[in-house]
Amino acid sequence: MELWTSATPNGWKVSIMIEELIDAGAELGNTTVKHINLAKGEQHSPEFLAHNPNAKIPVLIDGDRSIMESCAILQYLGEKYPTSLLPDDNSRWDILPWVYWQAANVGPVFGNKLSYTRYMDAVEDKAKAHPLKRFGNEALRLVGVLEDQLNKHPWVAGNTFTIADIALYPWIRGWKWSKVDITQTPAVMDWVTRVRQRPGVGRGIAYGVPADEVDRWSPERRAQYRRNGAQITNPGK
Ligand SMILES: N[C@@H](CCC(=O)N[C@@H](CS)C(=O)NCC(=O)O)C(=O)O
Repeated sequence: MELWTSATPNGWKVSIMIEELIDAGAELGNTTVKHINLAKGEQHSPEFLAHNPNAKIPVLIDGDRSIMESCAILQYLGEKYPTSLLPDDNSRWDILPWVYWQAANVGPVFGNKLSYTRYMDAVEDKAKAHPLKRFGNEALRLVGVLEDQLNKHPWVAGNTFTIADIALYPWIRGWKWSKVDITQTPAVMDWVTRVRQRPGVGRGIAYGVPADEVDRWSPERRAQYRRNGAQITNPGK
């Protein structure tokens, strides 16, 4: 199999899945990783578009089949290599709705909140008030739904770590970057800590990231993001 990816939340879902499958004992065979440079527009190349007409990472290529959409890839890998990450009995239906919930809600809402928070010029403050409020409130509402779920059991879909946790973790862990305050939801905060402690997750979020920047960006990277137009007003935080 070949994974085309980048160091972003949607990319990390799949790299975490690969590492968690390895830890669950799945025999994945030869899996290669190709890093796509999004800043250079490599996702628009004819070669990339032949595998994903939507021009976004991640893409999984398995023989003749190319699969786009991170959550579809999680399901594909979960079905190809049955483990507790996606059981092959009816209990999968405790899990899959939360994976779809992530794809339809948390990903787009956190992504939009992040974009308006970090990438709209300060001069456009009035114009961004509405989207910031809309996506900020909705992001907090979604975090509240997750909090209720995690108050019922330790993992998103029950008593076992599954692809529902994998789908949700990369976006939620970036709460400081998207400025969605999860500190008022203790079960979510605790879950973020527990997910991060898993060795497979630690290896998965390190794909495409220098070892010393997995949990905190270097000053150089922050400066680079600032040059690329991100609003990072409080360096060091
Ligand atoms: N719903 C898609 C979203 C994929 C996505 O937005 N990927 C981003 C990186 S996280 C991307 O490739 N962006 C490049 C671009 O928009 O040109 C998924 O879950 O796979």
